[in-house]
Amino acid sequence: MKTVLPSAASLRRLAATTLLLVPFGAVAQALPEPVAGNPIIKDKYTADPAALVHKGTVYLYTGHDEAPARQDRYVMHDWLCYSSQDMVHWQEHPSPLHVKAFAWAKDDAWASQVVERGGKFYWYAAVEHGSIPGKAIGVAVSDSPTGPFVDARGSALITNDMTTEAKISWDDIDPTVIVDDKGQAYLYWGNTICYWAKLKANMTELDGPINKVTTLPRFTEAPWVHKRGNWYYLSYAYQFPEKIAYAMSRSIEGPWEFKGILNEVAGNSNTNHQSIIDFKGQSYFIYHNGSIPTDGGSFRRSVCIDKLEYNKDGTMKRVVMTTEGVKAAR
Ligand code: FUB
Repeated sequence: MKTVLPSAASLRRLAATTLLLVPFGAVAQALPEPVAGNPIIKDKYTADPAALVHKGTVYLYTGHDEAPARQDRYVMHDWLCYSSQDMVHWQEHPSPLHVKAFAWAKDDAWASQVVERGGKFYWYAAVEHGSIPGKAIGVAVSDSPTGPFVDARGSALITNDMTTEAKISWDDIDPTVIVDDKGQAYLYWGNTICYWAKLKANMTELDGPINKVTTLPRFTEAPWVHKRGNWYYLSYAYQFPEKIAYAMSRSIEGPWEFKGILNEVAGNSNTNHQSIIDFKGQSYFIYHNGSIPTDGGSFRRSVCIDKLEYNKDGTMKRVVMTTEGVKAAR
């Protein structure tokens, strides 16, 4: 019997795929692999997800990690936007917002969230301020969830000198906004201290003092407020490297009761940054990890989605992070 030896080139091709190389000259055998739904976007590094459900579509807004390999600092200049009808197939839209849209900002397109009110879309985003030292929060507006967005104020909504208790310059980051059932909008944000304030109906001005939530152990950053049934949930990045923990309240203004850990440290990333939504009858936990080989990591992150489940008493079950991700929603 004649043995056909594979060429060097075909061996290299095999090694680069999922085929197992067994002793030279023997037969190579394909191994089954799980379908890798996570990370959901593989051609770019995406971070700090914030999802919005609008008219049967999920819009996913993310930060954009562009740090070169082995460079351990955030390089982030614009935000990205994707949409999906089933949480599995994602369409990329042209970037609807660049940090340059905020003329008063220097750089650093950090975490953000988009909310809809009265047919307009408001994008709250953390950036580095150009003249007031420290991070700041701006708000951009559009008539469409995919933009284009323009600066809604021409100045920052929150600057570091408005919150003087934290002795760091990056405590004014990670905005999350929710409009309650009575139409009152609330902005939560922070790093090391979790702040909140009411927003006016125009969504671009504070409507009262800046308050603090003081019942969140090991609060690091990334607050996300959502409502389900009669419960409000305040999830946040806990400790560092970050897990995600959460608290619950019957009122958006608290008091918030700590409920424990929701998600463990996400693979190969010291941040975790969650977004929580319901869509087509299923709840989703959206976060980032640093799992894309070989350069993925804390400064080259990737958005992932796993299912989220609630207990009968309204508490949330701990998230199981998976490679497979979620099934298509119908
Ligand atoms: O992406 C920059 C920062 O990393 C975000 O503002 C934090 O939430 C963390 O994910």
